[in-house]
Amino acid sequence: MFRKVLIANRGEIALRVIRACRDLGVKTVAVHSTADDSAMHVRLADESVCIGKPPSNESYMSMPAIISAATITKADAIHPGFGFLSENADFAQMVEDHQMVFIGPTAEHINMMGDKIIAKRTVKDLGIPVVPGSDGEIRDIVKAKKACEEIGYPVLLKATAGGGGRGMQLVESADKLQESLQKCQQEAKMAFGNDAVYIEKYLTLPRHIEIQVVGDGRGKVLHFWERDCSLQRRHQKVLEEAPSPALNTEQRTKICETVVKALEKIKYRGAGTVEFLYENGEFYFIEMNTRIQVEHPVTEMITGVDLVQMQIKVAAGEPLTLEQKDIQINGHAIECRINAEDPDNFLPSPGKVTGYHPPGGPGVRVDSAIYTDYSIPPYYDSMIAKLITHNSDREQCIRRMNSALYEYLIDGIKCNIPLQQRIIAQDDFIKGDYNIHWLEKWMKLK
Ligand code: MV4
Repeated sequence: MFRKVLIANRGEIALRVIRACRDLGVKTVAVHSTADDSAMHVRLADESVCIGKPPSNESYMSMPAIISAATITKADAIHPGFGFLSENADFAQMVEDHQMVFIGPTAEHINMMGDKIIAKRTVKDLGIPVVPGSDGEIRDIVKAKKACEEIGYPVLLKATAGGGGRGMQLVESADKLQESLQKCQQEAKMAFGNDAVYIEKYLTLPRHIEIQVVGDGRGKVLHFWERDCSLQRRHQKVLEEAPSPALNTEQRTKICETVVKALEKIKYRGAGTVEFLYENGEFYFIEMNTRIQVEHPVTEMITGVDLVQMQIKVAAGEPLTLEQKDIQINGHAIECRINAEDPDNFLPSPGKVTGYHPPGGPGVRVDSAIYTDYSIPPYYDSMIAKLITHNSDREQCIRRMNSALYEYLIDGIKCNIPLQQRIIAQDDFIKGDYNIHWLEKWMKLK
């Protein structure tokens, strides 16, 4: 096992990694910007290094600053958390080139999944069902026209370097195709420096269901069942749950086993999430994320497994000893993301937390790095906490979330607790009857 791990992140995920390290008897190093002098991750780590100015490009995204901090503190591994450098293959390679371990997949696998055309072709060849569409890049309008006629409108143009909702164009009919293709290529070139675009059949009312996996890099991969992440606004997830209310045991077992078989063939190492759209009983791969995700706690709650510890163990070269049959779904878990934002316009609402009382009791988990008198800096993501409840079934889990949201007191800033309270009280939510468009549609009605 490692002696010392540097955490290249901030906020609640930095705390989550510090806790996993402490449980493993591993020392921790925090890095921070000058805006985060009094951040909780700095106080809770064994050591800390200031790595630069508040804008993340000059601190949390600065590869030389982070590598230097790890070198001078003699860390033997770096955990990237999520966001920032977590899916940067060059960073993963740089860490390895400096004789340290990147806690994540190989640079090769990060690169493979970061290019959505290569990712799709790879997983398709490995037996995972994908969205019908063009076989690879489409450069010119003649080929695009032909592909779209075969696929059938509406289609979605996607940038190969995009992902997470960036670089997409919906095309309803052939007469809009040329304009949309040019726009998609141009925007992709601007945003990612890569204008390669591919085409998919547009699925109209799918759910977003993702499978959690961990591989040991030696050919063993375990799955931890699925999460339903359909409730999102502008590609930002708002509430996630596990298991999905839309699946039965047979359906979830089949897709999870397909994913495991595929990733075992490439000897995947680390935590990963395979994202699907799910419509009319069928799964369609869209992307794979090669990091631990924000919503991993719902999976931890229903399986009883510490995914961050497991990530660290496989990075340290330990084989997976847990058996698939011992990973069972126990009850239900829901996560509400708590954001410091204005409920009227969803703009970030940074500022001082003048009063703070987190909820508690059985089956209630709060992952957060905020405290009374903490000032939320304006430079980073507005997510300030994750509230997770767990209970024996979905109905009881929703009840527990309702109590926990009621107990949660955050003074001094605006946040989305009232929005979460209204979501979980909706009939459609209670019935589990929602898809990726439900939340935005419902918010427009209000
Ligand atoms: C799609 C789609 C419909 N059809 N692909 C958005 C984020 C990126 N991960 C993929 N996305 C979508 N891809 C096809 N072929 C609809 C979306 C989509 C979406 C997906 C998941 C969660 C929320 C979403 C909101 C709007 C669009």
